[in-house]
Amino acid sequence: MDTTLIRNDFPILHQNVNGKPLVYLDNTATTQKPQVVIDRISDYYETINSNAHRGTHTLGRIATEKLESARTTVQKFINAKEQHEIIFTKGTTEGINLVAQTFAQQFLNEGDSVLISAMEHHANIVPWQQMCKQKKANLLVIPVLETGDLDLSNIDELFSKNVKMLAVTHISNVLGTINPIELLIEKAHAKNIPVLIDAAQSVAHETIDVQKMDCDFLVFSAHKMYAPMGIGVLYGKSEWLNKLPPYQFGGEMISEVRFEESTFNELPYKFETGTPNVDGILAIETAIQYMQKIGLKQIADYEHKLLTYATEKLNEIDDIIFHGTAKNKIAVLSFNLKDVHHSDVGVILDQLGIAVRTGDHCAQPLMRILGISGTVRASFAFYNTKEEIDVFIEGVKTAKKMLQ
Ligand code: C6P
Repeated sequence: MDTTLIRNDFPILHQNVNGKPLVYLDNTATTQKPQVVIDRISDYYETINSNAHRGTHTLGRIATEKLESARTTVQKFINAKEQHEIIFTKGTTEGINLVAQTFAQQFLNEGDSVLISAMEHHANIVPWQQMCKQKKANLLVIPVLETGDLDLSNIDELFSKNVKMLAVTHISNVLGTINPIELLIEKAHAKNIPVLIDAAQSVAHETIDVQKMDCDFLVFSAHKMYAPMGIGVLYGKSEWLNKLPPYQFGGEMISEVRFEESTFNELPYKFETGTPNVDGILAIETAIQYMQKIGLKQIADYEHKLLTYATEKLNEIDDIIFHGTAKNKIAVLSFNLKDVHHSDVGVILDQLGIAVRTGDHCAQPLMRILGISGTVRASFAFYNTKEEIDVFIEGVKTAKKMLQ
């Protein structure tokens, strides 16, 4: 991988922040956008902009064709069986809310359970928790070990508790752990339990094959895969999506409306309300093509090298406490400096031009289990370099000197 060439594709990386060259290590929160993605958006507004699936005029037809072609690109990217199994949403959070609300409405009853894990992002806890409350169902939690791996010692017992849905993250946004989702899906399916995978953190780092995985639902956000904010994808097996009621009403999801009664459109439109985010959808297509040009495997291997290097370097500093040391993990490093508040480290790093995230990372229950209020989190993408990691390590050393 030629990182110099790759970095030239990302205009935002070439600037000073607080008088220092920007070192962007907050890729788990959102990734930066390559010029081709930015160009795809401006090109859409300069040459096509029209409402898709509505007018008969030429530009409207082009917008519709391009949108549907992007849907096919996403379908192939995650190897979905059918094009109509790809639903465009606002992002991971909306995708999970859509499934939680419609699934609960149809299939969750008093005394049933929904199984999640202890390392979920709030977006994969609260929608299920609220539905469980409404339906007098139980929210069960797969525990997490100190290493950051899921504790599967009691998994069969958990599955036996009237579980109607397993909703679990592929990769933890705090610990970086890659969960054994194939095993969990197999176990759930043995009991006819459907599975939703939160792929927010995996889609840009691992090759996703929904047919091989055999998940029933999978959600992700475009902005974590080099595309814009406010757009994302829900994948669902047709048989499941057909069984769920509509989530919201209006727009392309309508088939026929009378004041007395309405009928609804088929998949995928049944779940797509209002004017679609056409520029965002086209930008996802370009981001996918951009990642594929570099190679998903090459990206994963390179990021793993960065993780190994950064872990070794950080480990050389006294009083570093790592959170998340699973063997199978992506390039996310969560840590604390003994007796130092994570935010203080973040502020000093920021003054040095280094962007990391600090806090609970929208995973408060996990923080409680770890007995901490938050972590410093550095997360890497394929445009990051060893030199940037050296700057980051020096930054942590400076913070340690100033704060301890
Ligand atoms: N995590 C982070 O800094 P949205 O906001 O809908 O695009 O994604 C929500 C979400 C759901 N699941 C996981 C595993 C996630 O990591 C996230 C987003 C970011 O860790 C922003 S809070």
